[in-house]
Amino acid sequence: MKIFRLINNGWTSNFVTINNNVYVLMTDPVTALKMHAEGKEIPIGPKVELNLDEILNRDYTFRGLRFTKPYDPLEVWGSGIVYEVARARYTEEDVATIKGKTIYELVYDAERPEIFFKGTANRCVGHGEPIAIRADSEWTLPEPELGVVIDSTGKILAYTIVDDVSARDLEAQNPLYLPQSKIYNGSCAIGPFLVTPDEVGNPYNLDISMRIIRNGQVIYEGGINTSKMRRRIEEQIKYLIRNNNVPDGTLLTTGTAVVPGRDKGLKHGDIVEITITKLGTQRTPVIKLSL
Ligand code: DO4
Ligand code: MG
Repeated sequence: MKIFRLINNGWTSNFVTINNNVYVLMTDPVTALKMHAEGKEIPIGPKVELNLDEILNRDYTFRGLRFTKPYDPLEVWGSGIVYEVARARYTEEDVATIKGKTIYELVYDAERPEIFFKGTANRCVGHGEPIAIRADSEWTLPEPELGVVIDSTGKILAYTIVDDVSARDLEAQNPLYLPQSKIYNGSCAIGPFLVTPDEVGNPYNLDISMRIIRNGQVIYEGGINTSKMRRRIEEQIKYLIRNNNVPDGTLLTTGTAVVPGRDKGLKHGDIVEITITKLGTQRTPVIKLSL
């Protein structure tokens, strides 16, 4: 089952794809995911004929029906330095060390994962909507990641594509600036779809790829397979919910391994395209915010 949301003149409607047929979803996405996980039938309305491939190509400037984020997560959390590639690339580019090791080497090797708060629904955008570069950042990178939607007990309800957009220069300047690097308007993109675990199958064999397109040219391309994760998703969730109540529908984004360099920082007008096996393609334009 795949859930998505479309927006038309400010009005959003929920839809669900079951066996390649699209229906109006008659409840909110998180309730539907919970019902599906419990084996209950979800309330659906009429079948609708939509040319999804064509609608996926529309962006936020389109005046009619277009995609938006598939739901409004009350909380979004992130995991850091989950892949060996991330350990190596962050270590190259940053200087913060403790007792001779970079903070990234330390967290990669440690038993405790790095779990950080990433934001709330109002900082998130959907497919076709603009992700943002802070006004005070000169080096912002997209981070293509596998996202998991969980319930309050930590059970995985769905998977989705997440872009953990990060102002890398703020974090490099001082790791204590991490919240400002991670949490700001337009710093997180979700979707287009929430896909249930029965459709995704093994989450440790998904290809994640990303392209940055500038003036019609691909200026960066990279990818990874989720089999390269050092920490299992269940382990990340265990630490996230330890002594920390989270609401149903919390989104956890499970770390990046696609790390463009300093010369590939996002610019206003770029397009970021992220594809994950079984989850689709997320395409977002980039805007630079003003002070
Ligand atoms: O502290 C660094 C954050 C790392 C991160 O977001 C990632 O590994 O994806
Ligand atoms: Mg990240």
